[in-house]
Amino acid sequence: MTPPRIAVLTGAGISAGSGVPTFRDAEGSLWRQYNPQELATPQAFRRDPALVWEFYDWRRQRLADSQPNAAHLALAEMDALLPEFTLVTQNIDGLHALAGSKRALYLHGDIWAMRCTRCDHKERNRQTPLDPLPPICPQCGRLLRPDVVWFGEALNPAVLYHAWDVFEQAELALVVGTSAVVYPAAQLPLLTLQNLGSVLEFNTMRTPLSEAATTFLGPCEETLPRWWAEKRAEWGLHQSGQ
Ligand code: BV8
Ligand code: ZN
Repeated sequence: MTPPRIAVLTGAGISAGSGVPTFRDAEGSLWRQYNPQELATPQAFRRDPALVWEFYDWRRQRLADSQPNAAHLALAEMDALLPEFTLVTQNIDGLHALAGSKRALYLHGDIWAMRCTRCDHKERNRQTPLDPLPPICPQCGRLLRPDVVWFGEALNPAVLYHAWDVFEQAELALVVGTSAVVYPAAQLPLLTLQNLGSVLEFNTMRTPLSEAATTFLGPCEETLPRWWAEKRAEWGLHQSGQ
């Protein structure tokens, strides 16, 4: 049986099993009683760049020895074995790339990347802790900023249009570990439904998407690998060399 065209949307919940706090379960307590939505904004950065950089540096330090979990690895295997497959993530933690996912779209950027607030300098580094903090552009001496999409900022249009296309074409959308409330990411699975595709949700709780999806309730690091093992057998797919 030929596998369907599959699109995947992941959120912070897929990294919970790797010890990375999600936005939800850390509401107001992720860092010094700040709500990430207060700090992940251009206004907060203009008002107090040092505070925003302390927040990102703290998250980078927490992420430094986080490893991909069984859910990340299952998606990397799907990427390797399925003919038509695209992963779209809201996460900036870099764990999908570490797990080996190749066909992946990063809607909200990358916590390990930074760009200059003035010139075209961009860089990726895994230095933790950052020193100096805030980091300074080596080209022009101005402040660097995290190369991520903040609340109130537009997503990269090319990435967004590609993600829309992937979910419009998908016959099956997997939605993993997201509260499905942040837009425009949350709209993606609705495009699959509009084109009569189906949506499977892997979450520990129900979300606004649940009534239109089939939900596998439980930790995705358990439910997603289990689902994938069954499908891989049903579709007669095997890791190369097996
Ligand atoms: C835009 C990068 C327009 C940064 C992120 C009012 C004012 C201002 C803006 C808005 C507004 N109303 C709406 C908006 C738009 C706003 C938005 O949607 N706000 C929400 C809060 C209502 N969106 C934006 O601002 C976007 N931009 O609209 O621009 C525009 C257009 C043109 C020109 C100019 C502007 C930009 C949004 C991107 C923001 N950046 N991240 C950083 O990380 O520091 S968003 C960030 O939060 C994440 O990337 C993610 O997207 C979101 C958190 O959501 P989740 O990933 O779902 O995580 P969450 O913690 O919420 O949920 C975890 C889930 O996992 C839960 O369901 C839980 O049950 C589950 N779970 C937990 N453990 C497990 C599990 N599931 C399975 N297994 C487990 N083990
Ligand atoms: Zn510069």
